[in-house]
Amino acid sequence: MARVLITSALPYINGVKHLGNLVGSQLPADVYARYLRARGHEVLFICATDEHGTPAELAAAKAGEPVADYCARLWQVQKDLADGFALSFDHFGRSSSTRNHRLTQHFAGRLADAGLIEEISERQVYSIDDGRFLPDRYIEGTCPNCGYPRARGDQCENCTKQLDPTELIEPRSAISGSTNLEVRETKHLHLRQSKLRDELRAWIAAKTDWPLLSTSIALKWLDDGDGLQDRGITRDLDWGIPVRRGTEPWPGMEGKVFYVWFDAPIEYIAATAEWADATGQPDAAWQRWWREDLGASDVRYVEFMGKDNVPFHTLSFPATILGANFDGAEPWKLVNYIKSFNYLNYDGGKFSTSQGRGIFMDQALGILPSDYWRWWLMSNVPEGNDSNFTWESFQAGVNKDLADVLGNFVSRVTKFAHARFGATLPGTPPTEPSSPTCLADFSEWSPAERAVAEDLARRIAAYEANLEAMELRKAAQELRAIWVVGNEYLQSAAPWTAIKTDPARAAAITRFAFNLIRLYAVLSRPFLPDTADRMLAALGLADADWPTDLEAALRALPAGHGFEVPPVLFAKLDDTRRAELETRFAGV
Ligand code: B3M
Ligand code: ZN
Repeated sequence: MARVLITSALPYINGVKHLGNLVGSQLPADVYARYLRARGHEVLFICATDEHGTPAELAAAKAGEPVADYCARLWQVQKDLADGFALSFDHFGRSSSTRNHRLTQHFAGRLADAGLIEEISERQVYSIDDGRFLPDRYIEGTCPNCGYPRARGDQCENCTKQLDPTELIEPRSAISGSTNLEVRETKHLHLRQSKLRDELRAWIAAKTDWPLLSTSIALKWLDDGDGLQDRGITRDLDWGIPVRRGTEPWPGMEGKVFYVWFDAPIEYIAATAEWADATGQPDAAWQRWWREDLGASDVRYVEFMGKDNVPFHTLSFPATILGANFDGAEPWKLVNYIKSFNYLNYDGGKFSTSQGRGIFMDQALGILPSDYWRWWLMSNVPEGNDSNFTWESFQAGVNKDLADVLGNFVSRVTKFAHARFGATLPGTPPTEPSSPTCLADFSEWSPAERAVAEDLARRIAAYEANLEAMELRKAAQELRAIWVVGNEYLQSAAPWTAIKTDPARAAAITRFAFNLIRLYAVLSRPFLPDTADRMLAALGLADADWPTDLEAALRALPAGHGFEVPPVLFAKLDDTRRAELETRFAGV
């Protein structure tokens, strides 16, 4: 049994996330967390809203709400949507929490003690028309690295380069569009991450098992131009974590807050502390996940994120973690594995909030239950390359995988059994669970059942290996193949024919098929948690163990076991409805 800490990138608070955001971090992290829990590992799965910085301020201003109220409201919206998609976070925190305020100020103090913080007079873009500084997303312009025309002041989303607002070509205010800008001096704190360059490079170089996407982005920015740049970690904003040096005021920094990307990853730790608080546990309970010296040395820490977030997680956050342990007194956990994702596109283009293009989490749940989306998204998760959502592909996933394969199998087996044998599994019930009747049931297997068991053993091993390796698209393919095995078995064993000449054989096939339903529920649960529960409920079960002993799993349900015919698991998406949805979501 292992201990695994899993974090998903923290969704920005500034509105409902689209399916591209969901599939780029939270959803795959959930599949992995559910799988590891099913295998009996000790898992802590943490997420939170990322509430500071210009995205929050801009969105609150647009909504006409005080930013604190806006964040509180949107946290609840995002929490409800996370529940709607069955994301099994152990805690869904808020980066604006008291815990994060204290920890962020603590880390800043430690970094200052380490000599890694420099107070510098910085040139910042000031908007004369707006009467304020324009940090980060308050400013837009052309990327000096790749020429992308809508790069933001903090990062180019096209080439992932971290930017400084003064570097943008033809900059303009994101508030007013004004180009009446000038550069003014203001004092800020810089994190001297360049001093950690060699240490970071050595650390990344040792991560030979990471996806290339994660290490290549890290190495690219380590070697970019002059190499890793020092970063401003404070901003002239009202909303955020006030700059303090630990618990002490920071002279000269009055009225300033920490940069959102400084405090956001620290929220992974703070959210774990929030979890301990919420569950009435002492500090030791969260520290054993985060501090090498306080019990976390056997924890494997895995992060899930989109590729645009990789530089912050491979360079900036590790610089904070490494720097804070300058004297060996605070060994915080460094990430062990970064699973990163490419982008999901919508019908050949980008998802766009402003143009209403694509599908957002709330809209998706208004159309179909979460498992339909979970399935399509995970069987098309953008692992190797960007992937593309089309309604045609979605329709095929729903109809051909979910309805025709898994749904059809469950429906045929349960309906046939109910019509021919009634509400319990046919055959002579065993007198006690481990009685010879039960074993006889197993010995009754014909070559057909044996072949299925052998095929499944191979496929389940591959499925497990894919999940362990976080090869999630392959895992989804393997799961589908596992469902197909059941359909093919049913088709060729044909209990509806056997019953005419050999009712005992028809009964044995039926029992075996019911055990496949139970097996499929357990195996499908990481991807399709609600459907798995419905399948188990039809068998009168609340839960079932992972099939570590496959043969035992395939005879877990004996003759006499009661069941119900469940309502249709998946409704098909017809062409008319598909066309309707295509039009509705085409955007303006
Ligand atoms: N909020 C960016 C995003 O939602 C950012 C991630 C923070 S992870 C610490 O893509
Ligand atoms: Zn760029």
